[in-house]
Amino acid sequence: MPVASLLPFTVTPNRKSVSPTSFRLTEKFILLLVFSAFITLCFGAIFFLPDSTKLLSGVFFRSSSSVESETRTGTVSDMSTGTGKDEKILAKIRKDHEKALIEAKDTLQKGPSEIKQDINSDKEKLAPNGQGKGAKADSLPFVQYERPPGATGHEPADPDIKAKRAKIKEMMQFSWDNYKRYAWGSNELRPVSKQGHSSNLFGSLKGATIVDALDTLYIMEMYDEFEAATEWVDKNLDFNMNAEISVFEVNIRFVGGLLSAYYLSGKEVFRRKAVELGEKLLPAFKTPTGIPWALLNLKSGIGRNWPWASGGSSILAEYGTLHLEFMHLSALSGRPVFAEKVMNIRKVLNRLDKPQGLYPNYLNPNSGQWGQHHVSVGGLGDSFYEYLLKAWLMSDKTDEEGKKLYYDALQAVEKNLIRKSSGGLTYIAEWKGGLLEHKMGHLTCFAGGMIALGADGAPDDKTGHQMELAAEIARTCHESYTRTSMKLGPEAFRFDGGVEAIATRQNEKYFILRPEVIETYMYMWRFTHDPKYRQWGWEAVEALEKYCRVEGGYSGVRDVYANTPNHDDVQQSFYLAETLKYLYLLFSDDDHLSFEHWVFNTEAHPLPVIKKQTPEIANQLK
Ligand code: DMJ
Repeated sequence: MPVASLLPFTVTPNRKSVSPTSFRLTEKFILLLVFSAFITLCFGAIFFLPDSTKLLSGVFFRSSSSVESETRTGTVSDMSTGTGKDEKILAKIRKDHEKALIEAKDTLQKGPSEIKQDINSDKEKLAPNGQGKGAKADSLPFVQYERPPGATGHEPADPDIKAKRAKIKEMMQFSWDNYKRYAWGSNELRPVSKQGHSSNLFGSLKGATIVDALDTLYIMEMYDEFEAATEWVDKNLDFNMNAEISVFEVNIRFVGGLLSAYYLSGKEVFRRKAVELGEKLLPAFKTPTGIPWALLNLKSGIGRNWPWASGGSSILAEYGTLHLEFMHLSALSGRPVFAEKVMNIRKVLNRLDKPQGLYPNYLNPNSGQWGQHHVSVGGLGDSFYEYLLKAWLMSDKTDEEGKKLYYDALQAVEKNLIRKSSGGLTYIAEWKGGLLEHKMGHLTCFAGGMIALGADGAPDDKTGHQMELAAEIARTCHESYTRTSMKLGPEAFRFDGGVEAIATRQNEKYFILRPEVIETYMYMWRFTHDPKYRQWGWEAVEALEKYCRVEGGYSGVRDVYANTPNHDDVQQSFYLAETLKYLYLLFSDDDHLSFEHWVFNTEAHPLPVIKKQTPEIANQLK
C-alpha cells in the first residue's frame, strides 16, 4: 500500500502544495506548540497560584485552638465560623491573588530585551537633573570632601588596653598578610589549604576580602596595606561581568565597603566605584512591587529569588538592608533614584498588615503579600530592624518615620519573642506562625548592641528598661560562649529540653568567626564603660588565638564543644570587616568613630551621619 493512502488527507502529486513530509513537520510543529502551551500552563500554575504556605498557615490557625493569633485577614475565630465575613475575607484573598497573578504574568512575560529597555530607561533617569545620557559613574557631580571627625584614633592611655589593642592590630596584620600571600584577588582565603575561596554569594565578582577590609586597614592605620588595596580596587575591581550575585551581600560588603573607604580617605575612586556598583544593582528592583530580587545577574539585569525561599519570596533581612547605603549613594551621586528605591520598600511594608505587629521574614515581590509567617531577629530578619533604627540615626534624627517603625517593631518583638529561661537568661526566640521556637542564633546576638544603641531615643520611660534588656542579651550571648569547650559561641543555641544557651544539634555547633557577640560587647562598653565587656572581648581574643589561628590565617571551627578544633578552612571576609574591627574599637577610646558622627552598616562599615547642617547632601535626599 502506498504510503500516501495511509494519510488522512489527499496528496495531490505535482502540486505546489504540502508534501507528506512537510505536513508531518507542520503537525509536529503544532504538537510542539500545544505541548509547550501545556508546559507553560503547568509552569504558570506553580508560579501564579496562591502562595500555598499562606493557605497552610490559614489551616494551621484554624486547627490550633490554643493560639488566638490574628492572621493577616482576620482572627482565628473569624476563619473557622464560616460567617459572611469569611466569604468577604476569601473574596479579598482571591482578588488579591488575581491581581498578583496579572502583575506577575506581566513582569514575567517581558522578554529579556524589554527588561533591558526598562533598565536603560532607568539609566537615563539616573543622569543628574535629567540631562544627557550620562548614567556613568564618571559623570558624577563635584562633591567637596570633608573628613568626618574620628576617622582615626589615638593610643589609649592605659598600657594594658594599649597592649591589647596592639594585639588585635597584629591579628588583622596576620589575617591580611596571609590573604595577600595565598589568595590575593580571590574573595576569601582558605587558611588551612592556603588558597583562594569563593562562595556563590558574589558570583564571579572578585576581591570581597579586599573591599570588606579597606576601612579596617584605614582605622588601624595600616596605610601601606590600604594603598595596595586601593590600587587593586582601581585596577581590578570590575562589575561588568556575567555574574549572578546576592544583592544583599554585594550591597553590605562591596557598596558599604567602598562608601566607607571613600568617607575615611576621600579617594574619588571609591565614590566612583560605589556609584557604579549601585547602578548595577538597580535592575534588581524591577518587580511589580519594587521589592528587589535576592539574586541579580549583573550583565543581563535579570533577577530572581532564592529557590528555597517560601513561595518565591524576597527576604526581609535582604531587601530591608539596603537603606543606609542607598541613601549615601544618592547623596554622593546627586541621583535620587537610589533613595527612591529604598523609600518605596518602606511604602510597600507600611501598607501591609503585620501579624501581632511583627514582620514576617518572607514577602512575595510580585504580589506584595507576606509568605510564611516566620519571624526572626536572627537570620532572615536581623538587619532589617537594625536599618530602621540606623536610618533614623544616620539622618541626624530627622527620619521620624524610621524611628517610629523601629520602636513599634521592637515593642512587638519584646511582647512576642523575648523570653526568660528558668535559669534567668533572657533570649530572643523565633516565631513560626504564632508558635515559639526557643532557639537563638549567633546572628541574633547583634540585637544587644542594637537595643543599646536605640535605648536613648526610646519613647517615654523605656530608656532604662532597654539598656537593661540589652545588657541581659549580652549576658546570654556571653553564656553561649562560656558554656562551650572552646569559649567560642555556637551558630545557634536553645532553651528547651532541659538546656540553656547550648547547641543541641550537631549542625548548630559551628563557629565561623562571626562578629555579633563582640559587636554587642563594643556597644555595651561604649554606653556603660563596665569593664566586664572588655574582659569578655578579651576572652574571645584568647579563644580565637587558641582555636582559630592556623598557619595560614584564621579559620572557623566545626564544633565548639569539641576539645580540639576541626577547621572549616575559611577565613570569612567579615572577620576582617567586622570581628577584628569591633574588637579594635572595644579597646579604643570612644571618640574613634564616635556614634555622634558615624553609623555602622550591618557589615561594620562606618557611614557618616548626614548632618542637618550639611544642606547640599541633605537636599539630595529630599
Ligand atoms: C555579616 O555579613 C553581616 O553582619 C550580616 O548582617 C550578617 N552576617 C554576617 C556576619 O555574621
